[in-house]
Amino acid sequence: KLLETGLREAIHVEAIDVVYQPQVDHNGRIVGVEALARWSHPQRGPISPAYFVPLAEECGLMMDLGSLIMRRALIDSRRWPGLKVAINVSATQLRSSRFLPELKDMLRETGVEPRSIEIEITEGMLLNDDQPTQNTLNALRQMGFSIALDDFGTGYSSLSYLSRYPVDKIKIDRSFVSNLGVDPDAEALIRAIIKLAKALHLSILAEGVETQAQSHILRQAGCAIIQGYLFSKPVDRNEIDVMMEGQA
Ligand code: G
Ligand code: G
Ligand code: MN
Ligand code: NA
Repeated sequence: KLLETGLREAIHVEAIDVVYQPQVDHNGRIVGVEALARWSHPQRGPISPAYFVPLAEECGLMMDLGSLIMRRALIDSRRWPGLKVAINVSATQLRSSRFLPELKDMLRETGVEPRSIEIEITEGMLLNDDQPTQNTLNALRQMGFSIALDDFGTGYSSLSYLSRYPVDKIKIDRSFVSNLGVDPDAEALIRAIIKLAKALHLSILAEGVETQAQSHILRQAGCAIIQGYLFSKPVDRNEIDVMMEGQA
C-alpha cells in the first residue's frame, strides 16, 4: 500500500527513469539498445521493474507508467539516429484503447520514426490470443514498428502463434544462454531455436550473454546479435552517447 502511494507519486512527478542496454554484433558494434525502466524510492532505494511493473498493473497505473516510459524512450532515441531503441510494452498496454492514439501523439510530438523503434512483447502475451492485442500488433507493424518477442522459450508456446502474429525478431531468453556449457542440451536447444527463427525469416538476439564462451557458441550457432553483461549492463543515456561517439 505504501509502495503503491510511492509509485503513484513517482509517476505523477515523472520520477521514473529509463536506462539502456546495448545490443551488439560480434565485432562489438552497437546496433540497438533496450530501454529498461528504473525507479528509486525516496526511502527504500532502487526497486526492480520486475516488482514495480506488476505493481503498476495491479493498481491500475500501467497505462500512465507505460506512457511515461514510452515518451522518455522516444525522446532519447533522437540522440542515436542509427540505433534501434527497443521498448518493453505490457499486455495491458497492448489491450488498451488508449495505447495507439497516445503513441501516435507522441510520434507527432517527438518527430520519431516508427522504424527506429522496436516494440518488445513477451511470449505469454500472445497466448491469450485476444482480438484487441492482435489488432494493435498489426497496426504497429503497419505503422512501421518492428516487433520482438522477449523471453522466448519460457512460455508454454505452441509455435503456431509465431506465424499468426506479426513478429520480426525473437530474443532467446537468458535461461538458455546461462545453461550453455552447463546443461549439455542447452546448445542443441539454442541451435534449434535459431534454426526455427531462420526458417520463419525472423531476426534473432540472445540475451543475458555474460561470457566469451557463451558469445562464441552463439556466434557459431548463427546468432549474430547479443545483449548482456559481457558487453555492458544497462547504462544511462549519457553513457550510450559516449559509446556511440566511439563507434562513429
Ligand atoms: O531491467 P531489469 O532486468 O531489472 O528488468 C526486470 C524485468 O522488468 C524484465 O523482465 C524487464 O523486461 C521488465 N521491464 C523493465 N523495464 C520495463 C518497462 O519499461 N516496461 C515493461 N513492461 N517491463 C519492463
Ligand atoms: O525480460 P527482459 O529481457 O526485458 O529483462 C532484461 C533484464 O535482464 C534487465 O533487467 C537487465 O538488467 C537484465 N540483464 C541484462 N543482461 C543480463 C545479463 O547478462 N545477465 C543477467 N543475469 N541479467 C541481465
Ligand atoms: Mn525485454
Ligand atoms: Na528477456
